[in-house]
Amino acid sequence: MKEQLENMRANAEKEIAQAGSTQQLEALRVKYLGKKGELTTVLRGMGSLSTEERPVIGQMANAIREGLEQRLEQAVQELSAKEKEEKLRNEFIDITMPGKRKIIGHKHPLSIVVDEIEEVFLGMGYEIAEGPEIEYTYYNFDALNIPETHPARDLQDTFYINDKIILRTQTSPVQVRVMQNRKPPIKIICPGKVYRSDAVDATHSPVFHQIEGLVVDKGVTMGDLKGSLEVFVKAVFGEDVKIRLRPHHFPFTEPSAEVDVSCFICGGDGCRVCKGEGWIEILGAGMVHPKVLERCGIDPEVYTGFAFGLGVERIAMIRFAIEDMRLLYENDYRFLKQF
Ligand code: 2U9
Repeated sequence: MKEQLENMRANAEKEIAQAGSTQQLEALRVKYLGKKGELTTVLRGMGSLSTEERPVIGQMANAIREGLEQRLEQAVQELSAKEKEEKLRNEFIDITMPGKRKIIGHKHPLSIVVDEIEEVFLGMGYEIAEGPEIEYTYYNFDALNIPETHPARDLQDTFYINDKIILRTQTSPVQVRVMQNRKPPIKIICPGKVYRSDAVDATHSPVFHQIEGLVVDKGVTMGDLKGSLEVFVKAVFGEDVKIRLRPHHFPFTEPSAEVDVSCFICGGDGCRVCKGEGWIEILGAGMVHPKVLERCGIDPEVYTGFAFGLGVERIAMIRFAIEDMRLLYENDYRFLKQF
């Protein structure tokens, strides 16, 4: 039995010395000193020993256990220090290395333009008003003095849900609702999506964005309209630009005008952006038609108002020299990252 124990100790010491990890050392502890380990197995044979031999073997077994425990403990300490060192070496972070750049999102060009325009008008004391995109023909057409016979009401031009309900073709119905629910003074802008049955091309889309404005009070004049529009164009196209009003016709305003801005690229001399004209058409405007005021419950003998409307896509295309409207909807990152 002595020999058995000696062999076991020699093997255990050899294996402990060769162990390469604390995990292996734990496995060796179980193998030799565990409940079902080799030392216990050898000691189970002690029953066959004589009374003289038993204490001697017992002592020897204890000494071997203590000796192996010590060796294991020492090996564990050495190896865990080594392992820790290696872990630190592997997990070292070089804080002087350049970081990985994250792609952060930013505003879409249409949002840039809408936010900028809203900011300018809020600064002049306008409020923002919103309303439904699915609208009654009454608010979209009749209240705005657009008769049944007007081409804009054609099934070819407007998306009809039924004969009384459509997708709004302008944000004017929002202003009709505000006028019917509130007394002047009214000073609002109405941004939002509008819908027209147009085929997609470089300058048309069945869904686009508008911002319309409305001011109604006693003594409001075309001069006030020009003042608001001048502040707006200077904020969007630069301090040096001028505006020009050309007579036009809209059913909901009288008189009506189309508004041009002097070219912010060439200053009016003529260039590629203004197509040699020196002027760029940017919006429509006019004094609210007395019939419209009346239909909205406002006395045209007491109050006057001006209104204007612009297409956001058109303003964005002019401002950023975008030649095809479809680029604004395709979400191609090579295009969007430029803004
Ligand atoms: C009320 C009364 C009058 C809104 C106006 C325009 C002129 C205009 C176009 C610009 C380009 C539409 O997006 S576009 O195609 N709009 O020219 N809009 S005056 O007039 C109103 C609005 C509401 C109650």
